[in-house]
Amino acid sequence: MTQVYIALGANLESPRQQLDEAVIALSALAEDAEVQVSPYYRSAPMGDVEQPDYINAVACLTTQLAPIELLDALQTIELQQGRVRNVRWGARTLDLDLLLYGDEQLSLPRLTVPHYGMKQRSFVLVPLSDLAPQLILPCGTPISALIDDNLRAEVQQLGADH
Ligand code: PH2
Ligand code: MG
Ligand code: MG
Repeated sequence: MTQVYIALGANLESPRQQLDEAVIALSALAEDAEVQVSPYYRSAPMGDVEQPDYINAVACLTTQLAPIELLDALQTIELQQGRVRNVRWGARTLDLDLLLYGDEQLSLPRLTVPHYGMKQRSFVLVPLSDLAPQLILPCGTPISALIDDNLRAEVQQLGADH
């Protein structure tokens, strides 16, 4: 059984609701049907594509799925929630990125773990550290060393009433 962290992102068609639905779908992949979810954050779109702000969060669960089985399951959930793959880094109803699979470092044709961009992205690091402030990444870097006030200021935590 492996503890995994998954980044959630959405910026089309009621993004908050997309994340709520994704969390329910993720619980079906969890050994004990339990998923821990960070607060939701609003963030400006990273990249050159003009598109709406994102809602981002991170989820943690324990699973018996192998890495590629988990990737397949995540892509199935994306498709079930209306994801259409067109523009790279373009707007999407739901993006589920596998950030961490236990302590493993994997470089497979379809999957790189840890996620290649996670150490640079405020909308991943801030919610990840909410869930796991003591986390040490497989490279040996503590998450706390990657977070500062400037990074935190890039994302806006949503209250329950937003
Ligand atoms: N995902 C992207 C591209 N840009 N920007 C934000 N703020 N949040 C995302 O999740 C995001 C993005 C491609 O996966
Ligand atoms: Mg992504
Ligand atoms: Mg993705």
